[in-house]
Amino acid sequence: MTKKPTHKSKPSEASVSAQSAKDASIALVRQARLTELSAEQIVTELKKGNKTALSRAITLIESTAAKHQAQAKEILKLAFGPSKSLRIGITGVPGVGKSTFIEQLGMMLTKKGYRVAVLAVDPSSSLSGGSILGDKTRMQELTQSPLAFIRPTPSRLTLGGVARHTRESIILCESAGYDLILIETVGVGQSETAVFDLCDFFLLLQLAGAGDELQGIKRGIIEMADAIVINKADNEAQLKIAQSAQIEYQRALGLFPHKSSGWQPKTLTCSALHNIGIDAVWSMIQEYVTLTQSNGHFAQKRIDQNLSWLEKTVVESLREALLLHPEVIDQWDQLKEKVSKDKITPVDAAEILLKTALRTKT
Ligand SMILES: Nc1nc2c(ncn2[C@@H]2O[C@H](COP(=O)(O)OP(=O)(O)O)[C@@H](O)[C@H]2O)c(=O)[nH]1
Ligand SMILES: [Mg+2]
Repeated sequence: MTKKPTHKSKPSEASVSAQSAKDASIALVRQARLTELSAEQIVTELKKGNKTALSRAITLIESTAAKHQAQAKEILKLAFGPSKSLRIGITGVPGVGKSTFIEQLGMMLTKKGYRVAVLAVDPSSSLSGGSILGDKTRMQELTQSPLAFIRPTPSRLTLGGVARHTRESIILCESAGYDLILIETVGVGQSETAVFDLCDFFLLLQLAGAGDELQGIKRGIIEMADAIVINKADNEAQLKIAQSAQIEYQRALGLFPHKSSGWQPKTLTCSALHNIGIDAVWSMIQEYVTLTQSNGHFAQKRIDQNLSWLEKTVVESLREALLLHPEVIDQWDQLKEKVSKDKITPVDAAEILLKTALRTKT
């Protein structure tokens, strides 16, 4: 990957790597100390802007160990509060340039003095094994900014799980004082609908010259997008191709019914690699925020998202409680047998299981 030249005052590579080794060992010591801390202490630390405490809190949120889950719940409760942040979801197929785009946008925003958190749900970690490191490496410059926090999260098998943890991680980042939360997810499969439910602004990155089907992008995602940005418009020739794709997308977007936000989704072109057009994307996002904050949509969407979080959590918890209920587990096998032999209808069997589950309070 070619890199643009950066600031003249940049320290030498050797001193940077010595410094990052030192930072890493300090972080490890801090992390070890943090394992001893209570939920209150972790939240106090993260509210002071301690990135290691924030990392630790997210690790607890993502942990499946019962002990960690109890502490995570406590942390979330303490961290929860009014949010002044802006949550931006960035989606698109692997290789479209999401991480590169986020690094450029993140650098631009930290230079303006914003505190930026990046939550990257890594889709290919199970395929390539090394892509988490890849993402980290690509955001190398941003990682070094004291105003930025970058957290790659390997995606779990269950998409609901990803969404739940990402939502909780957002709350933690906000509690730690981050103004902007950038959420990177891949735009294939169902995960992007979950991400749509988490963010204020949903941006789809696309490539010119490759049809949606080729890019694995479904119509539904295009319909959800608040903006479609065509990346890799590096030079004049590529810009021309990107602009004709832009016209196509603008036309396609115009065919969808108007959004309740009152926002007409926009299309833009950019080159994340060469940092062209990123500022225009930011201006557009600000335009969206101004519009939706004045017409009440911004606040209403947050309320709706929290209500849907409640609903999803209830359904998920019920399902979990049902599957873990010892009596239900016993009965389930017997009932399966009866259903297989047509001795009972599936509806009646389900009713018996539910009655058993709800009889005893857990
Ligand atoms: N030519 C060109 N390459 C880009 C651009 N943006 C990203 N890339 C390259 O595309 C590849 C994938 O980028 P990455 O940000 O990791 O994509 P992601 O998988 O969507 O996160 C990398 O080699 C980037 O350097 C761009 O604007 N122009
Ligand atoms: Mg990436």
